Amino acid sequence: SLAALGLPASATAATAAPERSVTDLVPLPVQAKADPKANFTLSPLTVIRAGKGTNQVADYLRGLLRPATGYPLPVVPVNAGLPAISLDLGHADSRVGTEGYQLSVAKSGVTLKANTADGLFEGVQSLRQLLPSAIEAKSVQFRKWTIAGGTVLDYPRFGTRGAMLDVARHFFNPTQVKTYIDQLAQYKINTLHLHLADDQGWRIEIKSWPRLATEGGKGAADGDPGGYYTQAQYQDIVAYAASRHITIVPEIDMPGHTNAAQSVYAELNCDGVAVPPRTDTEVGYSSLCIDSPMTYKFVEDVIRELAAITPGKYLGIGGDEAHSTSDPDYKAFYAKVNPLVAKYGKLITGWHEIAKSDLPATAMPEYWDQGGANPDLAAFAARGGKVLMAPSNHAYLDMKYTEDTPLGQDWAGLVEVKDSYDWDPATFVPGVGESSVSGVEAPLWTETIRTNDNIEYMAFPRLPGLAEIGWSQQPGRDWDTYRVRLAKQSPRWVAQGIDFYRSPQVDWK
Ligand code: TNX
Repeated sequence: SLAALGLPASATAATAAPERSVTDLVPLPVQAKADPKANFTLSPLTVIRAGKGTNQVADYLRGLLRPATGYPLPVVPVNAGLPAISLDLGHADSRVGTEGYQLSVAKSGVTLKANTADGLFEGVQSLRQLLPSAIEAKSVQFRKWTIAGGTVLDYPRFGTRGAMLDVARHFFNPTQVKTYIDQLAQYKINTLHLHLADDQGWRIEIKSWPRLATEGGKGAADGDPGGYYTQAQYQDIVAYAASRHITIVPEIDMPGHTNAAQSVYAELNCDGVAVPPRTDTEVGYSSLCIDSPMTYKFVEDVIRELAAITPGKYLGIGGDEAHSTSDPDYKAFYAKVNPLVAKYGKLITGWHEIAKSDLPATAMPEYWDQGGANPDLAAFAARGGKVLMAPSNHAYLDMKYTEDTPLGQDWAGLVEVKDSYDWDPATFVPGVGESSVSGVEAPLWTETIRTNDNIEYMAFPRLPGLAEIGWSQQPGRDWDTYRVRLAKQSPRWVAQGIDFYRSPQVDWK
């Protein structure tokens, strides 16, 4: 009997309520129709049928399903008459666009269709949530593997669903970054912005200015050990992210947040004297020397080297909290720097203050303020520009949940799970409506964050909600139904070893 195989009794009961349904997905899909009579059960005979152009996603799916099932799940090119999960590229409904998918789960098999590999990958993340949470276990679990039946048609509201990790205040090595990348991918995040340089440390090898990394990367906030990525290690992170259909956006902060660089190259200071390295978490005290030609040689060298190892479209040129740079100097600085990004074939992204400069409409300023009028961004939007939304009072993952949260800051307020979910990026800044929003980002500044456990505690459970804000259509979203879907995610995090905050606002499973 099944019980003799160690299967729970409920797995044998035909009438048992399904543990999961296509209507439970996070992010919420555009259309989902559950059919509890159409469940598909994986078996040792199941194959992954990979249509033309789907092999990378097929191999990834196999890697997701094999550890816990222990089944062979071979990737095969043709219909061999065996029960299959079929991946099909190029024949999906045109409504799914470039990142959407159609999923159909029936008793006889599963079909996932998309028009791009990105769309297939996002569909795999949905498929994954239709399996029991135990699918996330790293070792074989003896149980029944039922995929919840029904159909889904889905596509994103915005093109950019991002996260940001500050590797400057505290350094996270490539393995730690890859762990976060895997956690992000499951909620259809497609962009990871790496904040690669700040006052406390410089984290990327620049061959024409070698001491930036080797000396300027030694320290970190609070005197903790630093580190940096060689260009090869950075490219390896970029490739790993690409295998999870995530684009890396590198950022070098300037003209402020530059103490690490100015502490190791005296010529970057107006008086020609290197400043002492800093490990405190003050902001706004440093500035590059705006009138010095050496400043622009430095910036151009950095942009050139970074552009050469970055396949993504965007390059981040900072721009925030330049409190020690006068307004005219700030504008003069970006008048020289903005064209350098284009010179090396990239588009500009930066914190929203850069909208004070003369920005091309292809640039993507990132909004971090807490709402209210912003005439520079409204004017940029009126010229056809798109803004990335990361309001600190909703989207910042480093804000404390409550006064008692042991990590994080509270300058933008306390941000409980409901606060982080309950806002609309298209009505947040006057003049920056739906068509002027490129997407949503969830930044994690790391003054108080040192480990993956720390990252997880701040990102979960807020990150899935921010991912849903970026992916799901506004009319379908509301806190009362979201909190029920969110609760059902927690056993997955337990199986994945994610250390999350058990907010009292959610009835966790
Ligand atoms: C503000 S908001 C910063 C960062 C800090 C962060 C801490 C913004 C663009 N800059 O320099 O790390 O606050 O929450």
